[in-house]
Amino acid sequence: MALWRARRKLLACAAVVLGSSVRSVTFCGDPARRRPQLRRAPCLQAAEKGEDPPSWEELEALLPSSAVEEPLVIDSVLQPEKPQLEGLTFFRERNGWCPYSERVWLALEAKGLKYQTVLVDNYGSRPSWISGQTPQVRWADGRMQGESLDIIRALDSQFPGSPQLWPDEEVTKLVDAFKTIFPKQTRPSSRAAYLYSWNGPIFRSQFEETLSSTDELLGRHGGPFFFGPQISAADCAWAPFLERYAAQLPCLQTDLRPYDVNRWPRLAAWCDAMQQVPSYSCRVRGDEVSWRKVLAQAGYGNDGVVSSTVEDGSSKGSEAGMESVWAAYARDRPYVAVTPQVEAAARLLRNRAALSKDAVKRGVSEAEVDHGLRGVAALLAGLCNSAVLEGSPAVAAVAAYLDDRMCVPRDMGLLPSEAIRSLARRLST
Ligand SMILES: N[C@@H](CCC(=O)N[C@@H](CS)C(=O)NCC(=O)O)C(=O)O
Repeated sequence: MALWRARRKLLACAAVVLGSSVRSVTFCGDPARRRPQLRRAPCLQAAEKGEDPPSWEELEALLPSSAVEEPLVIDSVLQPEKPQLEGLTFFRERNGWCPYSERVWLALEAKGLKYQTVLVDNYGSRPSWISGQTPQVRWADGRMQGESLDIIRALDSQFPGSPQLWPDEEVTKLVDAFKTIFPKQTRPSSRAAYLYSWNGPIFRSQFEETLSSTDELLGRHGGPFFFGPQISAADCAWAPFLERYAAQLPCLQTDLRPYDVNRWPRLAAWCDAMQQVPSYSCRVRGDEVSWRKVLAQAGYGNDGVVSSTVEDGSSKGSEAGMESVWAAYARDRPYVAVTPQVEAAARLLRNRAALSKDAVKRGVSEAEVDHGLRGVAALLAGLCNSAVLEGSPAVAAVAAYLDDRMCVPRDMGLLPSEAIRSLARRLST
């Protein structure tokens, strides 16, 4: 374990998309009736005897959501040939870093639309059939459209039966206020958005002013969301930036926390309300650990030099009390497991081939990797004798690898990722 603890320094999120799945899906019938149930199997005998975690075949049988096809996600780096695209297609940045992509992703999810995704590399090479910035959408008639806010507005008119996110021109004022409230002349870099001027750090007072003005704006319609009791395009527009600020500001300024209920109570209430938006907290939202890692990447933000107030990066965890939010998220999505813990196990199962390869490249031994992955999946899903598996060095090594390597929301949603992070913490003590 000492080796793994030593490796748990800030590492860049690299390009392997642990969570991507390239499958197509056809929706028919009533999703609620099609939801596969997690089988309540007795603990598997071999594992009980401490011999081995369940096999992949056994895990597949025990985690039925993992066999349900997910909405199509095409990673244009791994699949560079031009696909035949049909229906609504969302082009987003593949690491999950682009805040403008996040705006549109949240809008698509909040509206409950069916769409497929193309992941785009903004930092390396792209196939010739992809050009321009992220995000973009391809409408069913083949037209391409860019600019996050224009896309969100157009989604309302293209899908009038879906929840309307831009119901009133007042929403435009709330969206536009972002430009005047967030610090001016700061770099809009996706990994360190609005944190640094072009010459270096900005003053603490500028951040405080921004947070106070945001708090005031949230009071205009009575909260908890920007336009009152319902989520709107304003929340989609602001969320990616407030989310990054919440994780990254405490790294740069001692004890500067945007969701400090005593200083900015409306911001804290907004954060709580957003946490109750299933598609946001279950899939779209990034986690603190990931935002802190990207802040430390060379060449971004403060030229890769992060101020000495950086915290240890340990996640505070937000799983508690989120059962009903997860249930609401999973209800209409048969490919999503019944709990975040089981979903994390199912993600490992779906992506085991890529994960095994990547884990070995990063120091997990060939002999341990398969056993470790199956063991982590079994522990997450609560399928096996935990005392046996929790004592296995291979399981601990794989849990530590996942904790270190995971980038959220690139690889999975916040809640499943927290299940993995808390397991890794437990096994490392
Ligand atoms: N105003 C645009 C900004 C989009 C943007 O800046 N996207 C960045 C990534 S976060 C990008 O595509 N950069 C790569 C490039 O410009 O080629 C929007 O709201 O959609």
